[in-house]
Amino acid sequence: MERFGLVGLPNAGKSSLYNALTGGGALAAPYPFATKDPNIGVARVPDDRVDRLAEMSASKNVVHAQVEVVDIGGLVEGASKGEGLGNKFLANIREVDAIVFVLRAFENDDIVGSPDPLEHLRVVELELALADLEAVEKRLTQATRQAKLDKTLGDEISALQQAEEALSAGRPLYRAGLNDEVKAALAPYFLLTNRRVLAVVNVGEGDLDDIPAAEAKVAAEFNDAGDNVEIIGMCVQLEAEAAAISDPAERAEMLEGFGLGEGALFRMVRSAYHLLGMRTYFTTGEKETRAWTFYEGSTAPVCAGRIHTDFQRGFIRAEVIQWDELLTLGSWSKARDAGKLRVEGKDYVGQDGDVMEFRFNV
Ligand SMILES: Nc1nc2c(ncn2[C@@H]2O[C@H](COP(=O)(O)OP(=O)(O)OP(=O)(O)O)[C@@H](O)[C@H]2O)c(=O)[nH]1
Ligand SMILES: [Mg+2]
Repeated sequence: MERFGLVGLPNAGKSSLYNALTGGGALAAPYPFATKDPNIGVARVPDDRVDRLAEMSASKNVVHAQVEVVDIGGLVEGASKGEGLGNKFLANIREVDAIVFVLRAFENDDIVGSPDPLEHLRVVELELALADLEAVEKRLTQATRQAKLDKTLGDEISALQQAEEALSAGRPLYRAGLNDEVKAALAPYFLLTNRRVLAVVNVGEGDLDDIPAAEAKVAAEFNDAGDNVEIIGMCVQLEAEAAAISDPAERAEMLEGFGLGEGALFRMVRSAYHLLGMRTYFTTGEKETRAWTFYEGSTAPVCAGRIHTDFQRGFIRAEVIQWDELLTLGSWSKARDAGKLRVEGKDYVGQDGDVMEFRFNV
């Protein structure tokens, strides 16, 4: 399962966001370092399409896609030199697939410091870059020495030098325009900034109208990061309150009341999904409707393999239809009678929103 790590200054709202995503009971409190040990939980990927397909099929069981969320302790200036939770904090970040920066833009009388998300971003990025710089320099010294005997180290040294150049200017690697070969050469070092980033801008409940402007401001700051970064603004507090309402109709009513549409958690997980190249297909029937995660560009047999390796090994063909077309037709059998189920072979590339049924033989 993919892991997202929540990273930011103390009091940014990381634990509140974690609770909203996982329904978890992490301590969220208006003092720094409320979180010491990381909280790890599973977030259901909210996806309206699953519920609507389940309703259509009158499914007994409904299974959403899931991702793992890690709520990491707050980071402060000097963390790369051991300040605050220091190195412990950095070790937690090495274990995640994508970093989610939580940047505080809300005011709270109990919390000191300016609510400027760009200032917070600069502190966090600098600490991560400095920690990476130290690791890169150490390895570079070592590799340069070894290269006298081992001529194959040239590419690695060149990758490390490119990384060093960016990092010593305080620039995280996701902003450094490194090509895929260089990124791959650096992968064994689990550098903190050699991965993709989702930035959550946490605005106050009175500033919902400012969300687009807050997003734009942070996006402008990331203008050199290309598609390594996505930005999403939300009021974590309100999203957390909405997420705590178990009745879907009531929850929708609350979000609607604040003009928040489907809610930002859905958009957030979708952005995180997109960032890591993850897509969703569905299976639906009376027994179960279920969302399955696959990577963009996966062929039908690979998609089938997410269910069971036998499905991939013995793949014969898939019947496929987009979820909304299926909903319009009303049922799988009606879609078949109308000749709307496409029959696809092993070269078919799965699309987000496909509903699939596989034929296999082992
Ligand atoms: N007004 C307001 N308060 C918020 C919002 N999001 C979080 N808070 C409050 O800010 C305080 C800090 O939130 P946490 O979620 O504990 O922050 P954290 O980032 O986990 O902090 P550390 O674990 O100390 O690093 C809590 O009292 C939250 O209730 C928000 O959108 N609006
Ligand atoms: Mg916390």
